[in-house]
Amino acid sequence: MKFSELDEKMRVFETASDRCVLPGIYMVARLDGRHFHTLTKESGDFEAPFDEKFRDLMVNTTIHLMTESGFNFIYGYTESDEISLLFLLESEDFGRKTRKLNSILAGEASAKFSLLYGKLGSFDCRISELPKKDNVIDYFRWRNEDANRNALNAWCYWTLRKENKTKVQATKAINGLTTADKNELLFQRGINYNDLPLWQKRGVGFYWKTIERNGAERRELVTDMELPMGEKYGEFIKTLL
Ligand SMILES: Nc1nc2c(ncn2[C@@H]2O[C@H](COP(=O)(O)OP(=O)(O)OP(=O)(O)O)[C@@H](O)[C@H]2O)c(=O)[nH]1
Ligand SMILES: [Mg+2]
Repeated sequence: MKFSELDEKMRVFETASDRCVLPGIYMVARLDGRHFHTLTKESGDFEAPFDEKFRDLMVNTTIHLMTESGFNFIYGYTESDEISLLFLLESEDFGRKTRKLNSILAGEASAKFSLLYGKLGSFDCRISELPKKDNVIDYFRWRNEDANRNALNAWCYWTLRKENKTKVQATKAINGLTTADKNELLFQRGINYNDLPLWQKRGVGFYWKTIERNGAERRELVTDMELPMGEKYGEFIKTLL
């Protein structure tokens, strides 16, 4: 068989399952660190529940994806071990093929994070296909709220662990507590949840700002560690769409 015939015959198998996201649909890619619970715990490299070194690895990985991966993202967001990236609505990158977008982004994020960390860290990637602006707003409000819930739980859990409670005891003590109870648990131990850094409770956002330099306009990426939350965050996301 000639190479051209073999090539044609075999390519079908590779591309048969390719699918593309329809035009007019917003796309958000979410990357999530693989086994980062183990990576953060067993390395002993990071403070729990939050570590600025770990945050900066995630922040710098997100900045890399937004500025050097060749895609046109209009908003980035990171909390814990995850990164969300909102594509420009009109993006035609790789014909909107999900296989391409997922594998390239997971590869880029894993490579950059590992280089920055000096040890191996890998990410998976999935794409949310959102038909309406409201879905995009709700998507980011969802991740923002997730950051807040995680932060409260993680602070309670690690505060109890540092009192020498076992994993099971700490988990059991938190189970079933209301948000107010959890705030009180921390308060009784000298931690005011309201005073904790906003990046821990709300995540970190990345967006473009147009600036003028030497008479020419250029865009600069802003890293925002003091995002609003709830309705206000929703309104902020709306301004980007
Ligand atoms: N010590 C420490 N750990 C962190 C920090 N940020 C995130 N993590 C860890 O990252 C984990 C992220 O949660 P998951 O994504 O659910 O856990 P995972 O082990 O990555 O699981 P998979 O994503 O399913 O592979 C948390 O459980 C934390 O243990 C941090 O600032 N400090
Ligand atoms: Mg993970």
